Amino acid sequence: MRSIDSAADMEDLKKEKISIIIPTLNEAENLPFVFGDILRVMKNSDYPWFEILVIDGGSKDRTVETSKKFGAKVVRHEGGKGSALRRGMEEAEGDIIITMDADCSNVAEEILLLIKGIEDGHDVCMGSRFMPGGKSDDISLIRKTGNKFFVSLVNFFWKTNYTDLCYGYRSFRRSCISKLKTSTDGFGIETEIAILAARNKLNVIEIPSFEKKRRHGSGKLRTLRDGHIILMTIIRELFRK
Ligand SMILES: Nc1nc2c(ncn2[C@@H]2O[C@H](COP(=O)(O)OP(=O)(O)OP(=O)(O)O)[C@@H](O)[C@H]2O)c(=O)[nH]1
Ligand SMILES: [Mg+2]
Repeated sequence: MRSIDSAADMEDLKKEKISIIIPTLNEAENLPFVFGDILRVMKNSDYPWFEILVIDGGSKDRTVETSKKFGAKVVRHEGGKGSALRRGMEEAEGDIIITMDADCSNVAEEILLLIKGIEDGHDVCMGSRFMPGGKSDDISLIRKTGNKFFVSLVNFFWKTNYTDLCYGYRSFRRSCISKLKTSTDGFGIETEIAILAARNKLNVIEIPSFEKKRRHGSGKLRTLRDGHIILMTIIRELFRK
């Protein structure tokens, strides 16, 4: 427990607490860069209280050891990315939750924009690679086309104005998490969250985001298999009361 020694300490206590959730599966080579960037940004920020939660789906490399070395709290949780994010949100203690990937594709400086989106009064702030100012160096043409198709389906059925969907760099007001009761275990999670946010009339904003190329290793998402899961997620939500 930290002692309160000065007026500055009192001021710090009023600041929002930040939880950064990172799902991992064999990302040991990427993590030193990811943690290095996060720590640099957060230590120079106005948010003295922050935690990094790594939710590991059973890595066989040194993901867990590396995460601990950098001070992250590690939760071992067998299951896909969706299941990991759900667990992370249960474990998080911050007022604002950030979700990001472990493959160096997210720009750590954008954490501050995601925090601002929530501090400005939104419940959910979603990074978008396809709104003006956003960009991806990591997405293939087929995935871009699939994402665009899914975005238009969701916008049509839930009367939203999303410009991106299958992208996990986002922030949440923790007090709103109870309205996002997800059930998807895998890569359909971002889509399900976007739909639940619309259905529950949460106050959502998008901010432009730049997605860099994965630095080491290969992605776990399989375009056809996971595209099908995302489509099924949309159809299932359509028929849910
Ligand atoms: N806990 C957990 N994390 C996972 C699992 N699969 C992927 N992840 C993590 O989820 C994040 C996104 O996964 P990626 O494989 O990069 O998926 P993607 O970014 O959609 O695909 P690429 O563009 O190919 O990198 C990364 O941090 C992964 O390590 C899983 O089964 N369990
Ligand atoms: Mg990736």
